Amino acid sequence: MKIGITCYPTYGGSGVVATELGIELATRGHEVHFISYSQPFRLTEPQANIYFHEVTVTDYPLFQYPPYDLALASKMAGVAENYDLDLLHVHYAIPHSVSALLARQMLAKRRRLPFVTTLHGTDITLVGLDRSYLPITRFSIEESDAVSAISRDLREKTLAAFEIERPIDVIYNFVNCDLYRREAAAGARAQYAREDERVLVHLSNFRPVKRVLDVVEIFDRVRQAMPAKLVLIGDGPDRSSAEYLVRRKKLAEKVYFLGKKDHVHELLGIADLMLMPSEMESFGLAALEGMACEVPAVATAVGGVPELIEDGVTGFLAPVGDVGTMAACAVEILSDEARLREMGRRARADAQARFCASHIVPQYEALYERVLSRS
Ligand code: GMT
Repeated sequence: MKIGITCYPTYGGSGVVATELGIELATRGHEVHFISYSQPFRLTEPQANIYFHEVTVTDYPLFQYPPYDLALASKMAGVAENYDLDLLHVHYAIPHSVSALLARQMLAKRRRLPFVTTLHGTDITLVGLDRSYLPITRFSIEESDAVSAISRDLREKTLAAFEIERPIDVIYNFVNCDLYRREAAAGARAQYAREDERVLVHLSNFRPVKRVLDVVEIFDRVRQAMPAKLVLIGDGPDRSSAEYLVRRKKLAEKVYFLGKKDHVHELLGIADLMLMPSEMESFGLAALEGMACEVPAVATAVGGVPELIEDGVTGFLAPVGDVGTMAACAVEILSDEARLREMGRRARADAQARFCASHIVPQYEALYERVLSRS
């Protein structure tokens, strides 16, 4: 198949899923065309069957808001014609599914160009529920040739909040279990911690929804119970306040802010435990990537996270903001080496069994085939 993929190319879960999906599809022999305003950040290596088409928005004094969604629609239609695409797959409803709908209409007299929309979470839970965006988001979801959501929880929320009656498939986030594995990271650990120290890790875009300050609070309690280091991967609006809290608590020697990293699979495996105390996660891709590296997560029981983590078996779940419980879970598991490693092995086994790319990517292929088989 020839597939056009559009996503937010910057640091964020939906862009990661879209990019990893494109890479997996290209490896399986499909031709993949990324269409976006910049090259997706995880698309670091040149790879056969992958092409990138940059969307440029012309600025003009009259435009207070340059119309990216229109430039994207034009580019989608152009790429579809020039490269004979079979379909478009857009990640994140706003504005991508609206642009895809326009591109489909632009070509309708000459050729068919169906589009699939994948919902990732904040496009529904935050952005789509803003009254000004709700009608257009609902319309583009209704008009999509197929729609998938990344968890059952997100599907139910979408159906309820948008009063949508069309079917929505659930296709979970996935991880490449060959790439994400503990052995891959063995050597890097010594850069951050001594043998006798535990390593906690957090991976996110540091948006308020991630509650990065809770990460610091939890870590502060853990390091009072045992020698430990905290490694924070990513960047975003709450990084400065997290850095300030770290300084105020005199933890600077124990906390590493690594910023954005391309190859997180090389880092996650240095950790003993992940902290994901988010306000909301429709799935929690970072926790899955950790699980594949045998790093269980202490997380919040929100959104789709309970579909990913089995409390006490492959990680821990606690209420949002309950840093005391999360710290207690962390201390408990980090104090018991045998149980920690067993939980890590179970987490990886579960990631392999339910969320491995080899298991999930065929579900997207089947969705595409279903769409294309409709006349
Ligand atoms: O979490 C973010 O802020 C990024 C966001 C995105 O759309 O880029 O992530 C969402 O999509 C990920 C991939 O499908 C999910 O794993 C995250 O749980 C989801 N984030 C939220 O629901 C807050």
